[in-house]
Amino acid sequence: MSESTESTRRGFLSAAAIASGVLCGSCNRSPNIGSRNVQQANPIGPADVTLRIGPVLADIAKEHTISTTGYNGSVPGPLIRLREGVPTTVDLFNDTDTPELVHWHGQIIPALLDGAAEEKSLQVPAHGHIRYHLTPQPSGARFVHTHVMSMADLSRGTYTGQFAFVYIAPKNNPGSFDQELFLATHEFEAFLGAEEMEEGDEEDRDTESKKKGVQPKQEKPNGWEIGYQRFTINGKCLGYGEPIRVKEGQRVLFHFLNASATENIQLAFPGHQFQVVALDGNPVPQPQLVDELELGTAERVSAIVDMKNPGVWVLGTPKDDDRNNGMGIVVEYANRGGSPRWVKPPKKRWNYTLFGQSRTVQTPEEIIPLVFGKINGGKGGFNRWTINGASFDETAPLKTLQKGRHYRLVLDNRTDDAHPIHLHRNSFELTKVYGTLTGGILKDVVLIKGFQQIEVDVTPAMDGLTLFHCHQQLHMDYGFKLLFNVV
Ligand SMILES: [Cu+2]
Repeated sequence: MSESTESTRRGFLSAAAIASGVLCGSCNRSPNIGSRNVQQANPIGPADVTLRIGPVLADIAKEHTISTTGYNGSVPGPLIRLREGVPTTVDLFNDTDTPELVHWHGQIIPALLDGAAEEKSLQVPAHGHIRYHLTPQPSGARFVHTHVMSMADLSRGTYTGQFAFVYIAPKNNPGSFDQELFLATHEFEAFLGAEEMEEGDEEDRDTESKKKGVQPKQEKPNGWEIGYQRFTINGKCLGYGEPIRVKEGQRVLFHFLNASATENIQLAFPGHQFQVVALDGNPVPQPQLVDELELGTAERVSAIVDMKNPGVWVLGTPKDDDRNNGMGIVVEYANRGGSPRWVKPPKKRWNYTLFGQSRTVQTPEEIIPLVFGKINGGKGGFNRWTINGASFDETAPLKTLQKGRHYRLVLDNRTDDAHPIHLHRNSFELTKVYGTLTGGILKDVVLIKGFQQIEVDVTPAMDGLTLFHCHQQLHMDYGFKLLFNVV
């Protein structure tokens, strides 16, 4: 197992969490939060989790070191293991010159701790520190990442190395496997380019566009898109890090995370199949074997692989250019040698409904249509993104949702791009995917292809401000977000 796939828990988590319900903030420069349940105090004793945000030099390939920002001096940051429902003390230190936001992606926690500026969450001041307590939930593969806006500055936000797996152990038996691996994909050395980066399968998209009709003709051409020089899994380009070492007959549980700022990816493991057991950390109703995974930005897939094809293999993206630039990792069976083999996977389309139940979900109490649009930015400009005709406006009146009420969000993508749509502080259930009814799949991000519709049901779990947005950093920064107020 490579250094970075190994869980780096030593000196990081204490055995027992402090069961204190009091939230305290402590910092060199105190955050301006004015909340009644926050008290200024000096931290007493070590926290259960400490994240230190700071500059990192990461060796991602042979004689290739990048300078970025990360957690605890590594990219990705260390695996954070928490226990469902067990209050946990968190220390956040910021060694950079700018305030940071640490977002606990996929957890149902108070807005104050969620780590989004729109939700008025606590910020970690530049060269400052905050401490608070959070109660992790629900169980499964989650993650932590920065939530700052990057805009045109590609050295900020999710373009950096500020991401780490969070695994919340369930209260009950987590299942049986011989080895558990956490693999996060991320691209580095981002640049602005004129060429439109295709999302998923170009052939598919062409047919879809023809079928569904093309985007309305716009006066301006498409604006900037993001490209990358280097592609990594757990911070290493293919062939540079230690291989994953397995033995014949082992059952290996992989947790994959797409920690990209902007890219949706596919992953395949030649000679093997993935048995998908959880999506975004939540067990699926119907685990299924597939040859290829697809993950929109911020999505997680947990899959078991039976190691029954001894050899040395490349697990990676089927896109040759991206794999050649690093998006892959070597899997080496014991007592096997030679060059790693790559074989193009059979072409089958990823489909969420494979893992769901074909059933009709109860009629919701309210249906909320959300139409996604794009206004081209033109050459040298940024595209703007709209929900129901408007880009995000912090002065606009908030849409109120009621806690415990059953809503259906009808996501209607009227653009030719795929969008990984994320709702904070909740899980939602997929109920209709591209015209097919489904049930039982709980997620916090759903990837919606160009000119398609997906319906998701949500019953808000906790009150407070709740952000809804596209997880593609460029889209989010340029208007693709909406703030709900749950009361
Ligand atoms: Cu988007």
